[in-house]
Amino acid sequence: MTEPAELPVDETSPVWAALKATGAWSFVRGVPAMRHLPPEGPPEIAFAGRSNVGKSSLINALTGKNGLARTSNTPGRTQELNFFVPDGFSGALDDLPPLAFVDMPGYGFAKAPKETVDRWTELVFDYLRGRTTLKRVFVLIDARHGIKTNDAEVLDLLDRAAVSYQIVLTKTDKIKPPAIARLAAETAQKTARRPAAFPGVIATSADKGKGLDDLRRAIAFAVAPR
Ligand SMILES: Nc1nc2c(ncn2[C@@H]2O[C@H](COP(=O)(O)OP(=O)(O)OP(=O)(O)O)[C@@H](O)[C@H]2O)c(=O)[nH]1
Ligand SMILES: [Mg+2]
Repeated sequence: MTEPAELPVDETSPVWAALKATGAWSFVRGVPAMRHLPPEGPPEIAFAGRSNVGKSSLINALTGKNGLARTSNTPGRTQELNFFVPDGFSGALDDLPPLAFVDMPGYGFAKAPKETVDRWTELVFDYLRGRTTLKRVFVLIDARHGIKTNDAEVLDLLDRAAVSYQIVLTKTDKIKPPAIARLAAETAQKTARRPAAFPGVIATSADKGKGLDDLRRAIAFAVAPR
């Protein structure tokens, strides 16, 4: 595994302050279709992945606010693009938050009706392809399963659209440490030649609060002006 913790990050920046502001985040809006998207404003970080992989749980763990993003044992919980921002900014053009999180509907939810799946998939793909303020997509992969065919299809799409993404393993509390290290190395190797993949696989557990600072550093690095 490469070391995301080594990414240089300005710990005096507003982004870092927001990422460390436990509990001080709010829901802005849920977007059921592209025409409801908020105007482009703060740099956005999106969380994508198969249904039930733990996207909403990871956002709650990162922001330190349980229940900010709705989670559920039943796949297909998140049905819109949900936008979250740190508190303390009016949202006026001269007072935009330093970043926003976007929680996405999951893909690969076989039991949902086809039209529903098609609608979500279209929304997710349209957003991912077309948003200029989107700084990075974290593609979440269940540590028990690794990259599956539908994950690889999403990575293909991101590569084609040249949208920067990084892999995050979730639910690492469910497997043993040697298996985590093995999967992280294997996943890093599988994605190494993908053109839009940012190097480094981040191993997390929302349940145990593992890997959150590594992820915060990766986010701060992605958002930092260059
Ligand atoms: N053991 C363990 N369970 C987790 C972890 N993160 C999430 N879960 C569980 O996995 C299930 C799905 O979590 P969600 O966060 O709702 O997953 P999601 O990716 O947002 O799912 P959709 O919105 O349906 O796409 C819930 O039952 C969570 O409690 C984790 O780190 N460890
Ligand atoms: Mg969700």
